[in-house]
Amino acid sequence: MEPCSRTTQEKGTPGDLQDSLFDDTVLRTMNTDKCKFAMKGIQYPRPGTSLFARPLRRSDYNKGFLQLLSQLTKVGDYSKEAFEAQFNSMQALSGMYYVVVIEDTSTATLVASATLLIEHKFIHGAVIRGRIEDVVVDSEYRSSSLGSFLLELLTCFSEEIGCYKITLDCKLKLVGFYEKFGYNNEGQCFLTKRFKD
Ligand code: 16G
Repeated sequence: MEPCSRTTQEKGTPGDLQDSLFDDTVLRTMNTDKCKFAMKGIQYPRPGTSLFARPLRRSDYNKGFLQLLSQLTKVGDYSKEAFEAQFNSMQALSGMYYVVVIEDTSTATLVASATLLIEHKFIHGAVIRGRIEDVVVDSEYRSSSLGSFLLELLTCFSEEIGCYKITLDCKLKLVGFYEKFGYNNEGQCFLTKRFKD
């Protein structure tokens, strides 16, 4: 089997869809004419590797999802049940949370993740906007363009579904990276009031 191709099971059996945070048909069938990434749809565009992009699954607690996120920030130590409860809440908000991960199928471990969050607004004629959150690539896989791929995929998708804009906040040292994908500093400040560590 070609590493990046989908097996029958991965094509979306009912059980699969329940396990997935969202139905990735929306990503796989989107118009990618304006996107730079080479392959259409959600497959990671590097045939011959064991890397496979797909929506986050409820079962991903066992595939190192929290360990991956801990390379971005503090995650905390919490149970599989707590993870699943959070997953279920996000899944129930259909059309709001798009967490896309990249699994290295040779080790059954998640090696990259990014989230697109959709927010509904009463401004600009009642619109939606996107936010990119929690972009992280395992340290062993940096320089493989996995972050770029996820960012482009989700940015492109947000435009495709009608977002009037998409934003993100990041550390100052990463501004240059995000600017390469068309994100601009429009002069706003991102302010934080932190209630917990
Ligand atoms: C970065 C992330 C943000 C994440 C935050 C966590 C991107 C583009 N930005 O700003 O999504 O939630 O770090 O930092 O991935 P914190 O733990 O200090 O809140």
